[in-house]
Amino acid sequence: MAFPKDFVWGTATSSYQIEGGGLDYGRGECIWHRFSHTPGKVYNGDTGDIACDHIHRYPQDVAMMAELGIDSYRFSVSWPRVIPAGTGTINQQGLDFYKRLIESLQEANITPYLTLYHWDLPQALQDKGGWENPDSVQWFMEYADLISRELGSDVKDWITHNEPFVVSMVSNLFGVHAPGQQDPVAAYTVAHHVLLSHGAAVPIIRQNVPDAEVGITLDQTYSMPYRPDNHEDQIAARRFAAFHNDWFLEPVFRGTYPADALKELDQRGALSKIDPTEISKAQVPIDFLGINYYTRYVIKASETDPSGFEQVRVDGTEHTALDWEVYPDGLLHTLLYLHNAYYPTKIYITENGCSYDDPLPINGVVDDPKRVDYYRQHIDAIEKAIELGVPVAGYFAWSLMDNFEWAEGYNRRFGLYHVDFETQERTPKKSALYYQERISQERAKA
Ligand code: IFM
Repeated sequence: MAFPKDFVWGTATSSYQIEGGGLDYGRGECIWHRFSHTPGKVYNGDTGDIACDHIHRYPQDVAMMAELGIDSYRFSVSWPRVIPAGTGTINQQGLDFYKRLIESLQEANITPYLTLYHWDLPQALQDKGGWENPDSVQWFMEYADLISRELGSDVKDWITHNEPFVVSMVSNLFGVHAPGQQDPVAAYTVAHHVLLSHGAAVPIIRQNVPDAEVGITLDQTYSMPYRPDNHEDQIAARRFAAFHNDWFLEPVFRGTYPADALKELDQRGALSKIDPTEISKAQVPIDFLGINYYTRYVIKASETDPSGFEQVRVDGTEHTALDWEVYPDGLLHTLLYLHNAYYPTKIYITENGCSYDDPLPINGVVDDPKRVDYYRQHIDAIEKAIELGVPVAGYFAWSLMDNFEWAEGYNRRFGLYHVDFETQERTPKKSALYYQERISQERAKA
């Protein structure tokens, strides 16, 4: 009976991935609009122009959530939908959409968990340098102020950022996500400002919503040395963890950068752009840590890769359609590590899920046995972590429904519900039925 009575069971989505509606209703252009409309950036030339058409179909989607039996729903606000140019003029139609969505959730007894930034930066701000510009901290504060004033009477659970690692490194170092740069100094500068903007926004949300609970979502990838007894691989695995996880955890919990990050900032010449001591401002009290967990990386020392590490694919391991290894024990290890190294008061798994090449629906259901297994094993890992004393307070499956999977377009499906992107019909997968059943069993036991 590990899951406490008040354990939160939910699903997650994000604005650009599901809303659609193009640039209608006064929505400003975001960096993903620009990026996905640039040939060659997204698989098949897909864009989020229509996505799941959630902007028009949210009542039906909320009804679907109610049927699933979740008690909470994590969504994000599209910054350019509410402030089209990023700062200044407010788009009332955009705010009204979120008010209507929250009202429908409340009518269905579903608690909203609101993420302020899930990657759709207004293009107008990117044109001024985006997160590389130190003013981005101020822009985010204004945006956080508006949203918490407007929606705070009905939303008590707030997440400032989703996956700053992706916002900085995947988008500005690897160049795979918008805005698509490959520049380490830019990436590290972005990480710095995103972290500072988190620290600056938390007190604003608290002031506007006195009973709010506020946190941040960091993606965590568990890593292990390829040859467990090999010193070089051990160092490489640790470097990977510092780069991917602790670069963000340490600022948020301790107000410092890990030694590896400081060395990297120095070697890359990033110290002319940022003052690393400023990072103390990223450490403000938070009510919870959100983590997104998907996979593990097995890491080997590399003499050719400038990072000093490379990923190795281990034979005989199960991989998803995105080639991400299925490794539920990594979630348990991650939770124990976070608990023992950073002591968050409360942890939410704000995302966890998998993409598989699902068959088409037959008789009103999609048969997705691998996703069922994935969910079962990861929820079991959380149960174990709770038994061992980790304060996990909730779980949000990624994702409610198939959606725009960023650079992979509609080619990769993470949903509990299948979406036919021609007709917009939603069909439950067997994983949705499993999740529904598991929630009701765990509630009955608690
Ligand atoms: O779809 C994404 C989500 O937007 C952020 N976390 C990972 C998911 C799967 O790639």
